Amino acid sequence: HYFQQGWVYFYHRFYYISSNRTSWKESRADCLRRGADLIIINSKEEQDFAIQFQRHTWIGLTDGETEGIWKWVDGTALSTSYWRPGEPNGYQKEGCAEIISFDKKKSWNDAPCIVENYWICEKVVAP
Ligand code: 2F8
Ligand code: CA
Repeated sequence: HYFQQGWVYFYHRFYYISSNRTSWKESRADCLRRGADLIIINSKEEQDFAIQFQRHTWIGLTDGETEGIWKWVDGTALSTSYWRPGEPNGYQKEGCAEIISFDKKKSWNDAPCIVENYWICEKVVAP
């Protein structure tokens, strides 16, 4: 299966598609070094975009601050969500959200932040 890596332009944003895997924290640090942050999914279009890469992918969503309160990395609360049925289940200290299934409607799982996944960064296009 072919998919693009590196920077991709989609709907007024640039997205960095990683070619390797690391922890959630390291993924975020990589995005910040690139002048971006982990992807914040706030539309159906963006969700569809993010799942097309068909692999375990960190997104910018965590309940690390307060257990059970999921927040995006920009501090905004979670409104529209795409959790798999039964998730988030907090199975074994799971504080970070990943994309794991390719059901467009329900693809998110909470996983331990130390798991090594691919990641997607998001950057606003400068005006
Ligand atoms: O069945 C869902 C469950 O699957 C795994 O645990 C057995 C996942 N664990 C990891 O990815 C480490 C859980 O997060 C998931 O809820
Ligand atoms: Ca889980």
